[in-house]
Amino acid sequence: MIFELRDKAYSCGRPAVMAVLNVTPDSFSDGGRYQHLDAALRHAEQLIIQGTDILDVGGESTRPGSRQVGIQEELDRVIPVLEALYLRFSVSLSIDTSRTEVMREAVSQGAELINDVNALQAAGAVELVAKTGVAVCLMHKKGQPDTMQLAPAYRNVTVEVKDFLRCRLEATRTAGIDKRKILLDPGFGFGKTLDHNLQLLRELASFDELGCPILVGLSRKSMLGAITGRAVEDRLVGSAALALLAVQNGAAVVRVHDVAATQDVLAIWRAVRDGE
Ligand code: 8Y7
Repeated sequence: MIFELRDKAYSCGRPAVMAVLNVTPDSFSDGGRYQHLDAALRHAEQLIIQGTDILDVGGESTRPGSRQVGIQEELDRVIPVLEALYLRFSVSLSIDTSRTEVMREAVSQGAELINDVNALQAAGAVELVAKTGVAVCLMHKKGQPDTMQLAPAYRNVTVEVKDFLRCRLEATRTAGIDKRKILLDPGFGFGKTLDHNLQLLRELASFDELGCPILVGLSRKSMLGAITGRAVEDRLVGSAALALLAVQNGAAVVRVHDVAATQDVLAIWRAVRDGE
């Protein structure tokens, strides 16, 4: 199962590192409206130097517990950043959004991948992806970001998540989207308890049966807080350990905050697998 972006091919044997680039809102005070753009570009450059394959640009509307920002606000945050990144760097760009209009603008500014935690369920989203030919990550979540962690319950989380992804995959197939353009993601932390997350990670290899490469986002998530008791800024070691377990269990893309540490983990994993 190979996933192609531009001239590069990724798979569970050659995983990609997707780096999180959160775009914070503009400061209305002294800094002026380009402050966040400057900060985002500097952060992006560091992530690229450390070995980012795909840069995932997000306007912070999808975190667990978060409230939605307005569509114009989301556009104002992410579109200028994508435009500037596309001009300056050759890294593959991903847009983290669930809104069709944001997807459309992002693709016109060079985004090659749509990372949709809502799995293209917005009106017109499947059609937009079909028409533009961009790649997409379909993620499972149960409930909505502001309430999904209240009391998530499943009969069998792995079975239900796979059923949902199979269903969304079928919607993309009906619209004529090439299967080679699709990543699937169990959506760690999105309407899941610690036990649900641990079961999904343990059983990750079984997602192979869906026939698409798997993306996982585990970096700094609250499951690490629950296991180690550490605050979000102290979860580097835990995140690296989870990235290793994810690639060991067949992930083709890992979405992370700490690219250098993740590349070290992948180098060690490859060395043990292949010898020097
Ligand atoms: C994920 C994600 C987030 C994830 C994919 C965080 C946007 C929360 N998590 N997208 N986004 N998979 N595909 O902690 O797990 O980064 S936001």
